[in-house]
Amino acid sequence: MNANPIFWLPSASVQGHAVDTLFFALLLVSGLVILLVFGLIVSFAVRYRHGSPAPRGEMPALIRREFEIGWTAATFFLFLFLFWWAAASQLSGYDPPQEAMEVHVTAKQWMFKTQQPSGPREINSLHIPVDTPVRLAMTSEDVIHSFWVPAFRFKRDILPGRLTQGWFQADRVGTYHLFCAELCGTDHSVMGGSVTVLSKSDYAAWLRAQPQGDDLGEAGGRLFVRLGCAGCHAGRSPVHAPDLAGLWNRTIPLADGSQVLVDERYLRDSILQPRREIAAGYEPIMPSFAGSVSEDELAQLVAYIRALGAADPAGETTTR
Ligand SMILES: [Cu+2]
Repeated sequence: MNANPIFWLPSASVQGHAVDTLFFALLLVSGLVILLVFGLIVSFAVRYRHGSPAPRGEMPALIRREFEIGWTAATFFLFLFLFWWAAASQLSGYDPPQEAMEVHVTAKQWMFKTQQPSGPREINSLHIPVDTPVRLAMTSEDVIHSFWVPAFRFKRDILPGRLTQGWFQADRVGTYHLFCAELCGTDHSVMGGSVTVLSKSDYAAWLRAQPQGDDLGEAGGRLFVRLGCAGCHAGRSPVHAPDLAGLWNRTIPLADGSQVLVDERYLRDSILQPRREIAAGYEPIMPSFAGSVSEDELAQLVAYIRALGAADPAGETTTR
């Protein structure tokens, strides 16, 4: 693990450099404003000290108005620019690239469980390749936690019953601290671990060394049969339920006339609250599986349905 510098923790992700640039720009602006204000205070104090011969007449109204308009407009646009800069850099963290590698994170008191789609599971640890966008799909089994990797300048709250997403791209090989940044109970202070960024070849070797046969989608397929989903959703089932093949990433019409993109969020909600968003042309007969599938199992089911096929990334609006 890298030594913990007292003053400055070097950034290890693309997003981190952007945050640092913004931070230093703010520091610079603040420094210049402090210099300006204190410079004026000192120079005025000297110039207009008691008994000095400096002129003390009124400034002409026209010049005073121009001054006021000038500094009001300048600071307004400066702050607008800073707001746009900060907002843009933060919002891009919610919009992962299509090709991002996906990692599931389940938080619970007091650990982070991570799983990569190809199988490897870890507790309080995550191994990722360098220079690769990584998307985290996170949820909590109990209370609110927060996934914080200071070196990546990445922090995202993890809420129970909701899927939180975020992404980053590590650009420096190393091992970095992972913390829970939301007070979540007795052992909150020890909840955390490490994120290890490996070179691409080291990552491939690490992947090969992991226990095999732990594929998320395959586990989801077994679960799909065990929970009885296959009884209705299989191709030739007598019950009229949507066929799930090729559904992933497609925009489908709902019974209420709206449309929805079939993504992780929609599939999770459809399993837990099946009556909320009914696919057009189907009866609301599916029972809820809330309470009977764990977060891990939900991730497996979603991975299975996803593996059944995907529409092209543009999410065309064909219906079957
Ligand atoms: Cu926590």
